[in-house]
Amino acid sequence: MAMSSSLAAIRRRAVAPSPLAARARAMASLFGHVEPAPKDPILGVTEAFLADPSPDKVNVGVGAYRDDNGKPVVLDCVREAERRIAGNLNMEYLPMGGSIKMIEESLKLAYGEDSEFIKDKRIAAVQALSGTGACRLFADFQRRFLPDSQIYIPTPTWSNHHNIWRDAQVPQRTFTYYHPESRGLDFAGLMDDIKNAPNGSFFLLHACAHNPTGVDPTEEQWREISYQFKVKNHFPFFDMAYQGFASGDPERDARAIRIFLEDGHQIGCAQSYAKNMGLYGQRAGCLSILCEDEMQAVAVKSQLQQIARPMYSNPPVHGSLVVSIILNDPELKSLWLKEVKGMADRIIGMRKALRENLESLGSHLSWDHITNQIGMFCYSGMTPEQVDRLTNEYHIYMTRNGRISMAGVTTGNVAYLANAIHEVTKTK
Ligand code: PLA
Repeated sequence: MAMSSSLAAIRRRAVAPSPLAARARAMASLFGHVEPAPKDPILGVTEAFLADPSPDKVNVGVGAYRDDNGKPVVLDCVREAERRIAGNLNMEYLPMGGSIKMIEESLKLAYGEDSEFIKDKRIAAVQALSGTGACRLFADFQRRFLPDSQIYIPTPTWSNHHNIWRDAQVPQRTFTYYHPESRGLDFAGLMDDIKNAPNGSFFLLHACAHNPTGVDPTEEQWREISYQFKVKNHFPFFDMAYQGFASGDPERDARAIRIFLEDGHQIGCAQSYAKNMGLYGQRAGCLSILCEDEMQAVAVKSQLQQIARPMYSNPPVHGSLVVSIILNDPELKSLWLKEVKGMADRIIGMRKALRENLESLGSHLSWDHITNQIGMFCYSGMTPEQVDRLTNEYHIYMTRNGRISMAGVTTGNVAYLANAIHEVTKTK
């Protein structure tokens, strides 16, 4: 039926351009091609968990520490540092490179209290937006000053590593790390890939508590890796997001880095206080690059600052105050060390409990890897389909690669979790 002329007039009037509507339409078409981004494989899990009304729900997705009641934890040392900050310290801008005190303390943690490299001022370091920001700053630096270089990333790795170096436009390669059958390190494959990479390649290494596998090289293996890096003149970039979470002792967890330092490597290092100080949302971290001499370190630091300035100008002040107050005060520092150990120990206890629960349910599978793996995560070996069943049938939320954040497992939910895992894994 033909449209009546009066109706057509109304339609015309309805779409007659008011200046505002026209602008809105122009905007709409300007961004009309923008598709929703895919959900983040880790933080997307938290979103889905929050949206689930079930009282039984369990979140073992993101690596955020919980106490045995499943509640987020603010460490006592942090509370005390905050008491000292409140009403006493101002909130002025930090310098572009961040808090000098916080950087000094961070370097001691990573490179050692009496490190000659610190004394010789050979380390270019800036405060960074936690571990992610430190990695990104390094990736941008790499792109700017070594534009022909690539980054070798372990398989598997923390998913965001790929995004970080992608957005910094550094080409990526992968290297062998995990051996799915043995649920351990594929040391032979790793060494082959190190040998086969072009001389002078950049490698991303997890300093300790590898995410997601919970599998680290032994000290002896680290020595061999370091030796081979020397032969090949590779550059190791350490992402140290879990210092203290592997062994319960931050000093011990810096062992891999120290081995590389002893062997005379130049290294890069991303540090994060998200996990080991529980400062997740404060975005407190540090990026450091060991240079050949003080002059080079000054130049490198100035360039890192110049990358930071147009991006976020300078880093946040509160977290840096908390970190430097704790690490500067011997009493608070020892309280911190005790609390880190407490977190690591609770996780170790939960590994034991999860494994025992699965075994007592009569699971025919081996769950040794739950207690063999270290750090925050258990790389369970479950398939994406099994994970989907856990989520859909049991309201258990975790990443689809089968990673369980042991930090979210508690005395209260471990039996429920074990039972659900048993149910989805007992038949193929
Ligand atoms: N590097 C590794 C290896 C990590 O696992 C994480 C965090 C970071 C860096 C960055 O942490 P930060 O920026 O907060 O300091 N990984 C978490 C969280 C804990 C996340 O995905 O952002 C994870 O669940 O894997």
